[in-house]
Amino acid sequence: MKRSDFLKIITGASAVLPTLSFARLLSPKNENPIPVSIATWKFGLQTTSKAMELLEKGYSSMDATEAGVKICEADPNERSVGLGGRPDRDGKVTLDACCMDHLGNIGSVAAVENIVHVSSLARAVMEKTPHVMLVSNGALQFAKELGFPEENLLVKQSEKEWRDWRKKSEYKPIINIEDHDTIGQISLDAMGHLAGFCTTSGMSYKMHGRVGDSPIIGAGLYVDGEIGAATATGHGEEVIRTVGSYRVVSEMEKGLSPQMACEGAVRKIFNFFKRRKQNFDDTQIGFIAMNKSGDIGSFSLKAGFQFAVCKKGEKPELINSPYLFP
Ligand code: SD4
Repeated sequence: MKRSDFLKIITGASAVLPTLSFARLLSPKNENPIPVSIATWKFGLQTTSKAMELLEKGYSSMDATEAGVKICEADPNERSVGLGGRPDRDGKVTLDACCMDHLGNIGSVAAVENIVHVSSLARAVMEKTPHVMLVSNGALQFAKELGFPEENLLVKQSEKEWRDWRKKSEYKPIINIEDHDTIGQISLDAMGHLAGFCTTSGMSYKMHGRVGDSPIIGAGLYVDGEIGAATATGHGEEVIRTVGSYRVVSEMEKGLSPQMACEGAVRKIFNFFKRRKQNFDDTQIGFIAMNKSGDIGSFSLKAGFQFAVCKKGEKPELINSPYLFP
């Protein structure tokens, strides 16, 4: 496909293409050096860089991606993932995570308290149990059996914000409070194997026990080693409703580019909003995707979604995603 044709497809679909940089990354010429790693939001700069450091040394996409997202989980200043994540409306930090490799191996944990590295716990479910998902106390028990340290995840600043929020006592969850929630990261290693992780503290001030899309395989993350991978951020209920990440990969399987597949998934969500006549003012949803050749794409419901990409031998770059509504 010629570059001009490619841009015609993008604009023909009325997507808003905010940066030239993005167009360059989606260059139709297959000049993708692998390995490559992509991740949601600005913190992805650090996590994709870490993944690339390992990918360039020959580590697998599973190992490299896990190492990447763990940086975010361990950061107490990051309010939407791991340690320091915002609590639910009862003041409890509950984490969700999942992972998937190119062979279709999956692992997931949800509503886990007091464990920082839920991504590694999800991987342990995948590798060490006959199951694919453990939740709440069962997941915590499993973590303890494996020697994961227990830690209070509610940092002072999050606690203060939660107490302030409680004063208003609207008991209304907040989506995307700072416009950057949840890390979903996908990497393609030197063997051509794709893998992904998704990890989050979920929607801020959610009901206790609420689980979003992030630990749900097919919703928050999906990998088909022969096709591509996708991951989501934003309003989890909407992503689950449309089985978002699976939808993206399944559209890629039909031949769509990662970019067009992401746009299709966002449009489907929008369509569901319209059908239900539901207001989506407070909602954001974003997808990122990569196919087996290392082509990447992204799309979001509203402006403001960013993701990071790090290619072999290059510095990580932050990209403004195309979106449906300014
Ligand atoms: C959830 N998808 O729990 C997560 C939260 C998120 O931007 O990504 N917010 O619904």
